[in-house]
Amino acid sequence: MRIKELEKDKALINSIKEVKLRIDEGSYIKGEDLEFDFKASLEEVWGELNHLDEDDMTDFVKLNNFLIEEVTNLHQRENNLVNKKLMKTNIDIKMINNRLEDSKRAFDIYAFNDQMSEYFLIGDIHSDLISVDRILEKTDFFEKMVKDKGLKLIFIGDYVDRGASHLKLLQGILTLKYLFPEHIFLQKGNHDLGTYTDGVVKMGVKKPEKDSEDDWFLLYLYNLTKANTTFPDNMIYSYLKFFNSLAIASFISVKETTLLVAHAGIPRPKGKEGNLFDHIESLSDLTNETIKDHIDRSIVENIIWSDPTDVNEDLKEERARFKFTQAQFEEFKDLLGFDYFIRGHQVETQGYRKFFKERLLTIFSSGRILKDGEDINTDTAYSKVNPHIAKFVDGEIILVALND
Ligand SMILES: [Mn+2]
Repeated sequence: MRIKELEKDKALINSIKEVKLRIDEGSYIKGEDLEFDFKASLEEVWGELNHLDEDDMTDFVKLNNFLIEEVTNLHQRENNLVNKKLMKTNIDIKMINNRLEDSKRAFDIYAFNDQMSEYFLIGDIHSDLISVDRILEKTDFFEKMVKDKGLKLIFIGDYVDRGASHLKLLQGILTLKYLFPEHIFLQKGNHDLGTYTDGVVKMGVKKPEKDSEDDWFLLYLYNLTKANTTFPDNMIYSYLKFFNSLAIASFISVKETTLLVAHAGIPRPKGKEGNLFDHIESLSDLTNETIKDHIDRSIVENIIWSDPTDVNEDLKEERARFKFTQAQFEEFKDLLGFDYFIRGHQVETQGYRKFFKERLLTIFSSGRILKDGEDINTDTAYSKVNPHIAKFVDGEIILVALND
């Protein structure tokens, strides 16, 4: 029995390694063969899991720990000294965007400047693998992977909570990054964090009274470790380690256009108009944890929490989730020298919303997924949403609906 178990989990890891080897060798000729193997790797694990409280999760745990180890190492290796030096000594992205190394990061900030790439920006996913599946189809992902096209999918965070498939979605995302490290890039949302100390999980977002604990990833995970002895509580640390390795922002420069991509919004303004962001002296300060606002929140927390506002309303300055105005946004935009801000974070029924003379775009990427006119999405918590992603190519932003 013991020997058989050992063979099984080794077989799972070996089979995903095999797929990676075939990709790296260029052995796949057809996108559909690659897609089949990608989906089979998920099916191999999830086909056997029906009641997680009772099922033997040993193989799942080993495979997912392997993927987390690989992906966090990949994230480490994306760090780049050229970018580090440039981001430490500059605040205007336009001054340095040609010298930054493509697809590398420093201070948890990615730089992209490959002029030939097609970039796809993906908003909130919230434990919904069915929308991700449609995104891969819409972007012709697997076909482009076998043809080695310069496709880049950038996820803007909020992978978990609310939807039906927390662990399956995470395994899917981890597998994508493991197999296609130069084409998949992962940023953090305000749901992709938390702590686990003295046997207590703390989430970044408070669960509403009426919600079931099953709908909230860290609570669900914790309850699973209590219910199932084959699912050890060090898995909580593993997922938190993955969350901690996520990037905070990206700058993408193509032709004359530069995008800033982050989960929610801008740093909380300080000081007076014209000097609102004097506390930020370089691009590296965007993730400098020692700079705090008046309620002791870091700039990273501001960036993954704040919201734009069109109307003259209470700006709720005392809360982590504060609102910023067009004037504040434009001062920040001019300071950093980007042209457009692409973010997720807010649910929009039509799947997107433009703010501030179209300089800021919200996209939401989990929602109803239609097939032959029927909604097939059993994963999403947002059935009313018509999900969208954004495409950035040749310096132009194009909205892409996941339903035709
Ligand atoms: Mn969010």
